[in-house]
Amino acid sequence: MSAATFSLTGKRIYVAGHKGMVGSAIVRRLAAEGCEVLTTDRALDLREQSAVRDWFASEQPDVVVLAAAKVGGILANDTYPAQFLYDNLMIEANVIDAAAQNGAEKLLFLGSSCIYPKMAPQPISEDALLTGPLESTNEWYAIAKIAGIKLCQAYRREYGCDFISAMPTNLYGPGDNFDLKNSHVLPALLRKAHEAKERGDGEITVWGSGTPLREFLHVDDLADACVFLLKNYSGEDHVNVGFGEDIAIADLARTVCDVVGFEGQLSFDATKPDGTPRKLMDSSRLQALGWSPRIGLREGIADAYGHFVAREAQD
Ligand code: GFB
Repeated sequence: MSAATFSLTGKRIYVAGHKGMVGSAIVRRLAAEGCEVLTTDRALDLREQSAVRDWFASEQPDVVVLAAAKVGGILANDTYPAQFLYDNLMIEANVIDAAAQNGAEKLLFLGSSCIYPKMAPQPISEDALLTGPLESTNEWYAIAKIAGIKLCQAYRREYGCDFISAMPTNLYGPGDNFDLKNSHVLPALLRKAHEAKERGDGEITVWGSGTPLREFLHVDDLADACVFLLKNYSGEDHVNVGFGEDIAIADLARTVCDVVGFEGQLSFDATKPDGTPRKLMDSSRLQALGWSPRIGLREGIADAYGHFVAREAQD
């Protein structure tokens, strides 16, 4: 691991996936950095190698943030294995190779905490990668994200590219996907509690047993960590980006109900998967570099709920 200082001022920075929750948070955060943010329109399919090559040859970004991905919650991962594996592999391979071919000075690749073995010792350090079997519900996505880390390492070794990788824990915040089937747990629970309150229902359904533990990071904290890493980190090892505490899903559901003001009961649907029992990250490597999160869970949930309500009002 090595620290370095890299200036973003005046740089042309391509944020791949700028319409998504993560990419849009990074674009917002980069506004404070005195750089020019480049984005592509929806017509550019990042799975298409020739289209990606043409775009990079014409735009020549100095820096690339690879936040584009096919993402979803536990059920989406389990239902669309081909899309989660193929789409993510193609996006990563095309963008990382085009960045290298066009002389990008720096690239940040974003992965996920699901890259680690299902039974990794907790909290999970970066060294746990590839030490055991993956959680079956998301192994397709995990394999693609592990390939992304390895691409960055390989291009650094073979071509000397300053390509780095960050592994965020479970994320939430403005711009999240609130689809009840394909979303992650936090937006799903926010929507369920909100709609139950509106309808006057007496309960909401929580998938699984409610006992799995998850760590949640607000996406604005992640965006800040990404900018921090671009400026201060250069190395082959990927870096965990976590919040530092986890919470049982049942307790998360109670907190969400409290924030939303829904006073009904929770019921648990045992036909839905629990997934990995726990995935608390060890983020001491990032802390040692000098970064920590600022947004507490309850405050972050209230912020996410405010954005959800505002978006509902627009529709
Ligand atoms: O957020 P989530 O879908 O993904 O689910 P993972 C976390 C936990 O919340 C699981 C439970 O134990 C779910 O069963 N849960 C309870 C719910 N109610 C709900 C609900 O209404 N919707 C959802 N979605 N879950 C994902 C991976 O794993 O984490 C991805 O599949 C990615 O690949 C992402 O890594 C960060 O935390 O289990």
